[in-house]
Amino acid sequence: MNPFFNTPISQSDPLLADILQREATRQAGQIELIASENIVSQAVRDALGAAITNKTVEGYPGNRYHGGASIVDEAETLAIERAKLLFGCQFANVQPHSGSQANLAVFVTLLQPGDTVLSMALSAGGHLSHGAAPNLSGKWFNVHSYGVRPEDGRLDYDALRRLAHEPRPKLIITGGSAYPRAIDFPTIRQVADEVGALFLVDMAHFAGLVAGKAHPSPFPHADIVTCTTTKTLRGPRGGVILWNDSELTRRINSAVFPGSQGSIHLNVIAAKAVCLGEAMQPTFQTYARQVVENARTLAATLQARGYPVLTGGTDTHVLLVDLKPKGLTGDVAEKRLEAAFITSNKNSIPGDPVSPKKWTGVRLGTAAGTSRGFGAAEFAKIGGLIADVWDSVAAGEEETAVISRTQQAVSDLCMRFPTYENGRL
Ligand code: DSN
Repeated sequence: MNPFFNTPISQSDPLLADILQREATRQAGQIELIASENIVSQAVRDALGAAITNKTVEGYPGNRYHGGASIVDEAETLAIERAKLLFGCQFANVQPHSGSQANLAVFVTLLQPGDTVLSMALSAGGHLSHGAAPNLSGKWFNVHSYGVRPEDGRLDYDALRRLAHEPRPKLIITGGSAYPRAIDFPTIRQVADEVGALFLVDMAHFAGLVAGKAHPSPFPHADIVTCTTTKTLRGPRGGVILWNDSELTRRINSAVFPGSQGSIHLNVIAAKAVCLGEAMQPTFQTYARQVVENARTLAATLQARGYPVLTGGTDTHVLLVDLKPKGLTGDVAEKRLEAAFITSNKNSIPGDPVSPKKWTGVRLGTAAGTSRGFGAAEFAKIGGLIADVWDSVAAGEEETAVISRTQQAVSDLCMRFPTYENGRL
């Protein structure tokens, strides 16, 4: 056998193998609270590393630009069929390399440069690819945005309606990265109908909760739904587009290929099929419900310790902690948690300055911890650990003792809930 085909990476590239090993060890020994992360199954990892990665194809199953595609066509068709069944819609495109690529393809499908779009502001928890100024979507389209009400942090549907009637957008977008509440899809549908706009829901963050019936579905209200297979859906990194109107099919498919992408990542398509299949199992519904219950427990624990969460709670896996009452910035809070083996990310709170260093929030998510097996008791404990760390920073105390105590508690929890087979990269 040619050693090229069976030498493990630890021998062929020890430098990179060491990096991979250290990252695997970091993940195994830390509590992951970044809301866009999760821990995928071994089956998803197997698909990502399978020989299917060697195959090049462009086009769609049954209509490819390269030969030898009949078997991989089965993988893509399986992913498409599972996506349709899981989310209850007529059509799916599983080729987008990411959620942003999926959104770009929707823009290419529906809009001309200069057309008007109304989307959720980045500062209110929206997403870059929905028209933020530094993103291509913000440079090429005329983007207006709606936000949240200052008094309760919830989406301002009245302002959304007013804004929709004034610039009359061609497309209204909702969904994002840091909004903790279930979005009122029927109301936005109504607004879209009033002004003749199409309605896109980007459910990247909460797709797994929709799949697990722990969150309302954007269908039948949305014209098009995009998502990632990462995050709560617990699959590989990549995007999906879903819709019901057959008139859109040719346009969406050609906006993905050849409109904005070339050949596809077949290992990722295979892994998408795996995670979609997993999400069809009854156990996935238990997981999805537990994700939300855990987020509510974490929110309640932090609130009881004097750390308000925006909107007073959550309907999803996400919570946004407002650190202003304690005089902390998100940057410092994130770094101190990381020192204690708890991973999170700083986040802006509506009204914060643009500079990330000055943001006063931290975003936390419960999907990865839930996949690991943590329940409400563990998340109550984690909330207490977080508050202990932040309290000591806020009080200006010597933190060394609190950090090492928390590291120990985190290590104990991680050992009780192990992930991949020990030592596996
Ligand atoms: N949008 C980024 C996040 O939510 O963290 C990446 O998915």
